[in-house]
Amino acid sequence: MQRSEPASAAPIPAIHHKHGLAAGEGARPDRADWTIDQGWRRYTPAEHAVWKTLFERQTQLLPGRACDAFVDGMKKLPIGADRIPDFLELSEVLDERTGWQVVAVPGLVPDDVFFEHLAHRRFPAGNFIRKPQELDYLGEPDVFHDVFGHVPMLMNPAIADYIQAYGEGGLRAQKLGVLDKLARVYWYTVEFGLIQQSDGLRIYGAGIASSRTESVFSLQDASPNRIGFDLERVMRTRYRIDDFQESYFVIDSLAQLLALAPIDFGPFAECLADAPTFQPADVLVTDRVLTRGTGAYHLARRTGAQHMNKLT
Ligand code: HBI
Ligand code: FE
Repeated sequence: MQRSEPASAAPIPAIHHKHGLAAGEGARPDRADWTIDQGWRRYTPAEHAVWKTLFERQTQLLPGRACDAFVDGMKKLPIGADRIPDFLELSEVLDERTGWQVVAVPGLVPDDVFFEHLAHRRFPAGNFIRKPQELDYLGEPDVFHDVFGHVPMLMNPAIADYIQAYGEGGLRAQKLGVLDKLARVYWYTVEFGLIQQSDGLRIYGAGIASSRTESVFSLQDASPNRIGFDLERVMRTRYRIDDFQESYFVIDSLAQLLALAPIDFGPFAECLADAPTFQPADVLVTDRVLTRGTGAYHLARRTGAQHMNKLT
């Protein structure tokens, strides 16, 4: 998940150890592309156990919730409950199918570095894993989010091409100063996208698929809006990085994303540079609304009241 924070020179807080870009200049790896060795042998039994807990929790939740491509990709990959996956093993299978690789990074990397990797079909995955006392955390992307959430979808040819195109578009958008528009597309598709399958609404976004609570909330809670995906609409819509989304955008097929891939994201975003932006909870008359959300969850958060629709 992309939790962008400016790099800061502040000392590393004692409790939440920061990684990658968030950890400041001292944490910058030697290699210019920010890659590091995964260091698979250094994972402790306790770290593998955190993976196992997270893996089993999500594996139980995702049947009937994750989209077919996710389930199919997961099945074909060397990802299991018992150990944190080895990126070299993942890359072998992934490379054969869609030409992608998984490379290890210490955490968030600078935008241009991130895009450069994607444009070359390399997915940068954090090599660290969250602490047992923060299983549901919304922090930086760790190995569970990056591998469990993202890698299965990269086995799908349409997603594989789409994310590469996003990387190329990102590099251009950055030069044009319209990165915020592009980042919203990534957020509302790759991270928090839903897809309408013939047998029902399903998850394809990694931020949802790797979250126990959001994989239920995004599909079943009455609170959020669920709106048909539209590229321009999404480019203009702000998002939340600190809580569940107030709106999810729904695609009809992965081919719909593939159709966006040849679009030159950069100049397209530039056209929209001066268009007004929408708030996360806005519903427009032009929207194809699948579910009009009650907004109850975020309202309760703002007023400090208890959210009535208890999550299972
Ligand atoms: N770095 N490791 C990592 N993972 C991300 O998802 C990521 C990143 N750097 C920048 C970034 N995301 C986003 O801010 C861009 O997609 C805009
Ligand atoms: Fe992510």
